[in-house]
Amino acid sequence: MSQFTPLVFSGVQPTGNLHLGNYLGAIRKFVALQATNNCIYCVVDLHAITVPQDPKELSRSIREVTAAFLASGIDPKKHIVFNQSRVPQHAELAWIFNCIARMGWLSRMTQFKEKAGKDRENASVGLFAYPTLMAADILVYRGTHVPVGDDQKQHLELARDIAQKFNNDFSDRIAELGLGVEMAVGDTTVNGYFPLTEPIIEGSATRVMSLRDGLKKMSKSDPSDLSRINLTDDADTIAKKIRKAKTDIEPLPSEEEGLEARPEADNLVGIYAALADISRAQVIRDFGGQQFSQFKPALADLAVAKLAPIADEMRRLVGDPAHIDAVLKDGGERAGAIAEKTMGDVRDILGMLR
Ligand code: AQP
Repeated sequence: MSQFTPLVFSGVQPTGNLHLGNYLGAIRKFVALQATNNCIYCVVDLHAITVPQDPKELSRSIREVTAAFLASGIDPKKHIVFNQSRVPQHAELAWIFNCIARMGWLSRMTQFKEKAGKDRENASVGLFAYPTLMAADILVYRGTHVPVGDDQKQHLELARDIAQKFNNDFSDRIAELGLGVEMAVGDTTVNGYFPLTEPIIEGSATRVMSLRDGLKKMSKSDPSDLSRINLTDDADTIAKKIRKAKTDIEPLPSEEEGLEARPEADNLVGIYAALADISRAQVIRDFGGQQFSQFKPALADLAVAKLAPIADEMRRLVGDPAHIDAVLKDGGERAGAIAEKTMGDVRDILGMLR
């Protein structure tokens, strides 16, 4: 019996203002996973249009996110980097998953509730169906592992539910066509066409918070630019934003537990730990008892040392759009070949004639 080949898939939306949360929660993990896995990294432009986008700005953002991937160290020759809309099989599988997923499942998604807000009637159908497209993004490659920030956990659980329902609904047909793959689910072994994808949500920066409010996620759409460190910020801007970051008046605690109920302090310590690749406990050992007036300059120096080279390389790459476009075209062709193989199987499983 065959087994799923491990494959890492993840995506980032080209919606402007790529920030430290996107980098620490996602892109930096993409880079680390390349050493030991086959990886597919996607600029998810079809997700971006679930809310209105200016066409010229969208093209610019697609190139900018690609530049961020490359500048951070993703190798587009060994792995695959492309933008989602080049591979129409994502949208095709998403439609099929729209017919597998239940309204109740999608209605429970907190991201939809947050983004639609009080004006749900006016939200796009695409915003509601966002998680079925995300499931399709992953499963069209039969991706087994997905590195993401903590905010995507619920969507990944939904992707597993969709895979499981598809496998169950068509189990006889999958067996008849010999397309099943064995996988462990809890204590039992089951057979299915789609893997039950595992999220990779680990480390000290799975949820980087706003620099202005330690209870709010750092986010591209926050109207205050001071709330986030953008990947394109220069050294002076990074230092200024850290200097102005909201804190309380107490010094840093001498025990990690002392960060509880101090969300802003906890956030800055988490960012330092992630950037320095050390534990929060180690940061507290190094800085416990110090004032923010001492800790913030150290954090700013570290952030500049880690992020400024990425910003410089991003600027260089964005200045060479032909190179970026060639990377996306090549990645799209390689991704499309894998996706079409899956869709051929899926059409056969469903009984579509081809
Ligand atoms: N604050 C964060 N901390 C850790 N990880 C984060 N991610 C996003 N924000 C944080 C992770 O970044 C990856 C790409 O995210 P996305 O492109 O899907 O964008 P998003 O989650 O919509 O980003 P924002 O900033 O939160 O945008 P808005 O303002 O539109 O809501 C994902 O893996 C995500 O988990």
